[in-house]
Amino acid sequence: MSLTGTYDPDNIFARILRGEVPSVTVWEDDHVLAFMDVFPQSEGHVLVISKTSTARNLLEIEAEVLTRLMAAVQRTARAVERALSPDGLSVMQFNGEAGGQTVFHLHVHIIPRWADRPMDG
Ligand code: DGP
Repeated sequence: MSLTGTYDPDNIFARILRGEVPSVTVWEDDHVLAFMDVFPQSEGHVLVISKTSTARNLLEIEAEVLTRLMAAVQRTARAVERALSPDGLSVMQFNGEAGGQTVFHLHVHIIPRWADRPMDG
């Protein structure tokens, strides 16, 4: 799948947003949802997505939606830091299959890291 294409309304995150697939919400408002990653790379691995945009990746998202999304990423990262006291946080975002993306609804990973725990990814 390339960086350009059509949004699939049945991708797993769209189904989570419609309530068709269960997820564990960390935080949400009218625009953004933060939820636990079902295949965590560490304890406390959270994903943050837009509820309103059908951008598949960073290249497609509208700037104002990206601003809201990244504000939610910062808010969630601060909450993760307060809750789990990690030594570091990896904030990651993949674009296109060749870029490591598997779900084609733009999302940002927040992955807590500890100095004494090996990184899975
Ligand atoms: P990426 O490679 O950036 O597209 O990562 C997609 C992430 O989505 C991956 O870390 C696993 C996660 N994921 C896939 N399916 C589900 C699901 O059904 N529920 C949740 N909560 N996360 C999912």
